[in-house]
Amino acid sequence: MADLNNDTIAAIATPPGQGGIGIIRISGAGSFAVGQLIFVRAGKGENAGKKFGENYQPKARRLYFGYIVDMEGRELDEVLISFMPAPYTYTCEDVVEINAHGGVVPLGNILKLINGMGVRLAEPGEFTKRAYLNGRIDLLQAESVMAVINARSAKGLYSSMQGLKGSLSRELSQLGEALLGLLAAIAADADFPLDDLQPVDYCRLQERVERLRETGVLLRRRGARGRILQEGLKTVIAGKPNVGKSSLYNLLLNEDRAIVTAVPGTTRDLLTDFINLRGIPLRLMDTAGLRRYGDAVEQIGMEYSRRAIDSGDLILFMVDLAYGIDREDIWVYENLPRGKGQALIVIGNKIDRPRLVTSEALSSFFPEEEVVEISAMTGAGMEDLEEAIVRQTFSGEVGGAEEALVLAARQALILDELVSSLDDAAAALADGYPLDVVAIDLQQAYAKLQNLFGKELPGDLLDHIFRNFCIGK
Ligand SMILES: Nc1nc2c(ncn2[C@@H]2O[C@H](COP(=O)(O)OP(=O)(O)OP(=O)(O)O)[C@@H](O)[C@H]2O)c(=O)[nH]1
Ligand SMILES: [Mg+2]
Repeated sequence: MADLNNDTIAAIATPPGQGGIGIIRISGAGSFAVGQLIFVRAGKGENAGKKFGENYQPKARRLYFGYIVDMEGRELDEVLISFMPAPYTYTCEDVVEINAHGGVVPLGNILKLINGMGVRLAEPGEFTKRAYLNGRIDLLQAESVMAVINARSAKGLYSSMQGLKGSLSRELSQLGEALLGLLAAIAADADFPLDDLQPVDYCRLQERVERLRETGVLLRRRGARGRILQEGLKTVIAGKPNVGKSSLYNLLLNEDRAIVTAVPGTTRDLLTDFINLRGIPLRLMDTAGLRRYGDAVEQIGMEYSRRAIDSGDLILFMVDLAYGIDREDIWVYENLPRGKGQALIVIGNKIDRPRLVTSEALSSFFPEEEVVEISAMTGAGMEDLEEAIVRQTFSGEVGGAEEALVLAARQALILDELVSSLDDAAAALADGYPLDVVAIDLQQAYAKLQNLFGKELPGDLLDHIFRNFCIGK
């Protein structure tokens, strides 16, 4: 790895395109020198038209108004510039920030000028990577930076902010300390095996491992909830043709996105869109109606439907109460994937029309399921449906009332491994294995925790993590 102290980097920190303001950030030991070379002050004071230099240093963290000038003294843009000395900066290094006009050309020209002075263009996430390598934040916090940027809902943002502030790190540190405590108790027992004055209390040990396991499982559940907040709950409207799926899709979206006709088999392609339903982001999908026999195009559409339904978190299974429930409906229902933790709501549609199926009959068809009645045409019953969705989303498998935890994919994976090491430890204890076997599982769990914080991670994995960041962050 390059010597960080000599390696000065720069990037445009604002999104590409046009905007009122565009920010260029320079970080590293050379940043002040570069900032001083390219900036002249504006205004009417005695320093107007002057560059900062040996005898005239900028004050720390103050905004100065002036111009960026190139080597020939040409003014490239009118800017505000600030000089922020290490270590109290984002990267813990000397940082210069230039607030220029947010156009592609002015920002590009300034960056080119800086680059020409030997400053390297920053890789994606490199500023945050430096904050991590310089010890200002741990890896969990660094990953939360991206979660904050990618937040799709107020709840998701709140949860990501907890990660950024280090609340998750603190919770995991406590888990780590408890693990170390356990390991120490076991080690002490191994050192004095014959000292029966104070043998390790096996039951007590079991209790402690169980408590740790529960903590891990809870974290994992909260992570599942966080994933929904971040990625959206994949919600698939399914049912036989013509029951009103696309009508509901349009109603939830509040716009005529899907084609609705009285002809069965209207929808062929999968449609998908994000909506925010009472603070829960839903990735809503409209699917082609399912039936046993259909033409070639329909068959392909139905294949898409199947795949969408199989990967859904929540299935809205719709029937037409005005038409009645027939064998086709039951065939679709029976072929819905269950058991992978998918939630399901049965929707009886078209209650604005004379109905062939009473509420009692509908419930008795699907005694195990949550049932809601609506009219996708008039909007009747939509409150009930929304409430049912909220209930199904944050109950059971998908997450309890606990606070959500937005985890990066890497973190969720490691958390899974951590829980399974704790599972192994609990099982080993239950089966009466010797304590050194239990200790191996606990050590493994502890190693996973360390990985979460970014300790003992190979450098290329670290590069991989930060590569998913945006440029300039
Ligand atoms: N009266 C009434 N008609 C409805 C209601 N919902 C949908 N419809 C009508 O039912 C027909 C089918 O609606 P769609 O939304 O296209 O049904 P679909 O399930 O998407 O159908 P496919 O795409 O063919 O699978 C259209 O004529 C709609 O206007 C409702 O609540 N009440
Ligand atoms: Mg449709």
